[in-house]
Amino acid sequence: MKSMLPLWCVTASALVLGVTLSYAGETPSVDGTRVYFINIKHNDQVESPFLVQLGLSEQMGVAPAAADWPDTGHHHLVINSPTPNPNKSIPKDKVHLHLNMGQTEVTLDLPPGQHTLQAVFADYAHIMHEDPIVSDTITITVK
Ligand SMILES: [Cu+2]
Repeated sequence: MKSMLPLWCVTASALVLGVTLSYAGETPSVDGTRVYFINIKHNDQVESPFLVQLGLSEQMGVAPAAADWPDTGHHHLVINSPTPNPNKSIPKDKVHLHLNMGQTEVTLDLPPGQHTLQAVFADYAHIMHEDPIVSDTITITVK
């Protein structure tokens, strides 16, 4: 899954973000690792606010965001958005939540209607591992 970015693109990103250059594939995942929703599933109906619990299979561990420890990472929740670019740091905004302290659950307060959720596990630099560890995208309805 390695891909080449044009140099101007990488340079521009580094300037904008002020981060150390880093590529997807720099941090390996452990074969077979899965991230998943524990307490919520596709087509569920919920009332806001609601708790979302994230699971990680036992091959890897959850760590605080800044910790560059082997076979670890931290959870992200992507709301109503496509799967982030695996070659870049996951954006930090209202629809890309970073569980930076190593949390495994987060409370969401979303307006009534349909919403999509995806769990994404990523490394200390907020970049997906190689191979990426992402859940299926599920659709839920807030009553
Ligand atoms: Cu992150």
